[in-house]
Amino acid sequence: MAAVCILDEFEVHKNEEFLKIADELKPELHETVVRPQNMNELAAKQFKRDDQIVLDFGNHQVGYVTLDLSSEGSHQDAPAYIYLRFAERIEELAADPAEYDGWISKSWIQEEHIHVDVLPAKLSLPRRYAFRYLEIKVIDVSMKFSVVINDVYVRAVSAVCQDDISPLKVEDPLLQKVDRVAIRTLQNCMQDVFEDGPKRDRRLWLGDFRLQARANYKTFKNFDLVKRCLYLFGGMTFNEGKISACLFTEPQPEPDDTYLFDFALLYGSALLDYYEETKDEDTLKDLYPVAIRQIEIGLDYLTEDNVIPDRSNEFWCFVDWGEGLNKQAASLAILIYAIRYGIRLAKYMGDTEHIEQLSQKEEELKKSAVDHFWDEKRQLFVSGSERQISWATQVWMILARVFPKEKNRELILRTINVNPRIQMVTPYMYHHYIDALIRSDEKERALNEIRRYWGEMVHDGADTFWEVYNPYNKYESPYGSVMMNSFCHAWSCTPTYFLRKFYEDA
Ligand code: RAM
Repeated sequence: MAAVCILDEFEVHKNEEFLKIADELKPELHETVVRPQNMNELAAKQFKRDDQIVLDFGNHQVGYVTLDLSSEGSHQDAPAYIYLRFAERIEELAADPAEYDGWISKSWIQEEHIHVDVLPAKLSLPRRYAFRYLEIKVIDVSMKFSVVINDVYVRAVSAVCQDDISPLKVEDPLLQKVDRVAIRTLQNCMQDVFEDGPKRDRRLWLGDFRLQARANYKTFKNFDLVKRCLYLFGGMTFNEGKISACLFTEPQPEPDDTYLFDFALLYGSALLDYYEETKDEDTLKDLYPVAIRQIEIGLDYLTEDNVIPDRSNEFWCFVDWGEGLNKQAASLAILIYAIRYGIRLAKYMGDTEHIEQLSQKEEELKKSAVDHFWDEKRQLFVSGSERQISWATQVWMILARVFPKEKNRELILRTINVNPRIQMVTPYMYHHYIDALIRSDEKERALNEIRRYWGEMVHDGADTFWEVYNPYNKYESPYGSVMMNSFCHAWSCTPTYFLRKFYEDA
């Protein structure tokens, strides 16, 4: 059953049975044909050298584009040389791709240079794009003919259909809009798997997936896609049983050789959420050992003092993209959080041995968190040898329930008041902040923060929510340029989860 393939030191264990279950749950994608809103402008144009147009498809789309082209004038005596650029936000078109010099591949920039030797032609582009705007520029024709664009459309694809979701029952128009944009974000990321972003990285990331699944339970309720992803992660572990931080599905399922301590630990939380939604015992039984293994691996990293060693801001534990964020204290908090979910899973499984072991460990680690990281004078948690104070550390300590509720409430209010310099920069981290507020009985404040953060993105023109958004620095990018940021990013879709919980489950 378990096949092993060796890639240097990265040893992948595939559980073919699990992968078969995942494969059988592969979704059929819904297709919708969408045309630009400014077709009239297009119809009136004949394109000569350097002529261009920006088409607006009215909303964020993910799909396959076709252009129907012909020529006007004398017989086509040279290739038509055409440039296409796809953008999720109109602002992206102002940035020059040639200037990108960051650390991730330029190949993510959605642009094409195409020669068309014979017109008329139907140009069906093989790539899938994520965009609202399409810039078409004719780089050159000849003096004797021009290009005419008769038709342009996208076959938009998704595993789900937004029409199936009724509007949020709330008076506040901003929250209604936030909910709609969140659902669009989720829909466009729900493809063959829960992708992190349909522009980039277009793959299944564990941390993103856990949040998408939560939003999906309140909206599309596509349980099969969640189950498929749980089995994909569980079916491809590496080395001592670690789950990869992300995985690829093409040309065949393959885990990435990246381990993220926090993402792997959060697998158990995703499994528990799924079980509580579906009561699918078989899946719980199959995948429970995988979830418990992640906690055991996490515990192996503890030092004799019961802390996780300080690896500063290394990409070993994700937490957030904040510049200079020290992750030592947060990684311990996430381990405690994961243990609590592990205990809940163990209870469903009737696994008394793990209930006892993990409960004891939970108490030890809570004590360790206070002993090592609580700064009595400042009344905040610190992290790392420099005793850094960040938002992320406070939020994760609250979610770990290191303190009782009332003290957690004081802590979150103090954090808001102090406003630590190391900010939260991703909607992923903001999700956990909102969660911490709710768990501290600060529901109204949580709603206001949703208005302030996601609402501000709406004011900044979001059709779908973004990968990175720092209200204090709107040009923040982990990749050296906002051009590379994804503007339809799964981990930002969770306002719909919170809002529907507040207004519809209450
Ligand atoms: C980026 C992506 C992805 C995220 C990882 C940690 O590459 O944005 O969504 O999960 O970082």
